Amino acid sequence: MSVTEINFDGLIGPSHNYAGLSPGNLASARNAGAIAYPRAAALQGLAKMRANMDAGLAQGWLMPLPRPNTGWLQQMALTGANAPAHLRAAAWSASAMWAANAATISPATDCADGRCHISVANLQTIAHRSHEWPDTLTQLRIAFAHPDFAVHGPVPPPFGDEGAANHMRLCPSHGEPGIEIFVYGLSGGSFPARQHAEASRTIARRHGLDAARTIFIEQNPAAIAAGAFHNDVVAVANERLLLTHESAFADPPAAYAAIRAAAPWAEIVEVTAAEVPMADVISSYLFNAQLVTLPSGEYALIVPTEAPATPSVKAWMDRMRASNGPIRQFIPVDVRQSMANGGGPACLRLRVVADPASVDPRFLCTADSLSRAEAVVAAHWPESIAPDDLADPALVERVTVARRVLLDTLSLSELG
Ligand code: SUG
Repeated sequence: MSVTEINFDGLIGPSHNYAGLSPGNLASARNAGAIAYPRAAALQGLAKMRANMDAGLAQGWLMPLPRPNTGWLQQMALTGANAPAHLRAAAWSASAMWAANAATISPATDCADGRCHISVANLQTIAHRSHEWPDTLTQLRIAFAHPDFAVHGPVPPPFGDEGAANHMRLCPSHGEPGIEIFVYGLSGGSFPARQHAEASRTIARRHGLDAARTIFIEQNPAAIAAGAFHNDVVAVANERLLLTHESAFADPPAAYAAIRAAAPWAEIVEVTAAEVPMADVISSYLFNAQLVTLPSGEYALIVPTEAPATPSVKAWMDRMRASNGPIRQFIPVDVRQSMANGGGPACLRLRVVADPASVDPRFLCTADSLSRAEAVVAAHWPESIAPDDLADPALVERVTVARRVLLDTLSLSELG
């Protein structure tokens, strides 16, 4: 049995578009109505997966969900033809690409029954994300059907749960017991706080976490109001290291004290606003990065290309590198199509610590399956989607066929 961290990326679906559906997500609002490029978007995502595999990391994927979600429209007595534009766009959203919001994962070593627990996120705060979970759950139940896993349904309403984007784990090494940190929001000024404290507490209970190794921290309302709609926009953790902006938490000294008490071996690197102002944090997505352990044991931060292009962030990265600090490498990736909807490298992936042999192999990437997926995307994903295109029945047919060809190619047609 070899337990490792596997990153499952959401394969970016053929209906990727910019509809400005997420209040509090500044990029989504700014790009509302822009033309999206689904083919380029999916190829960027696949290139990130390939680069991570080439770096020696275990890589998996989750498939795009069926879009437009006509079943969801039917529940409101609507069709694609007569739905108002905002609901039609919500039915079309490819937002399941942001797999960090698919579920919360507690590795087996943290859970009382010795199984890896997975809770699908209800994403109920925002309409276009609220209908993801049933199809996501179907997929999780197939990918993690092995008895090593316990897959749970969503936390009941009205408690919003946004999955791993508001959850961090620190541990001496991935396979060892760790501490789990749940970050919830009470208020976000004019923007919604998406992660409810009761949802976080429910997940900790149902996963059977040890109270002495579980910490609940409030997000800084000012950070949410500034555009940090998820904690993973302002903080990221991996093994012994927490990298956080000083404005991430409502009460940073109390948060750090709780973490140090539960995990004396942990290192906290705090980036100050003087070093990187909040506006640069949001536009560069420095923290929405994949903090990973390379096979050499060194930590690397896989950042969006926007990060080194931001002078304050570049200066901070240069200092970190020169100081021989805990992060030895910064690896930029181009995920601009996703970034324009507020999703960086960290949003695109769901981390699962498990033995790859226990995962349905169709959800694990190989060089060959990545090539086959790239060929399907190149041949079938629309090159561009403008807002008015969502009313075009020919585009419905196109994206439906595109997804079906992908699933057939990867022997996953049972996802329907
Ligand atoms: O929920 N964007 C996503 C971005 C999710 C980012 N995920 C993490 N931080 N983990 C969201 O706001 C935009 C869709 C649109 O506007 O069309 C969107 O859903």
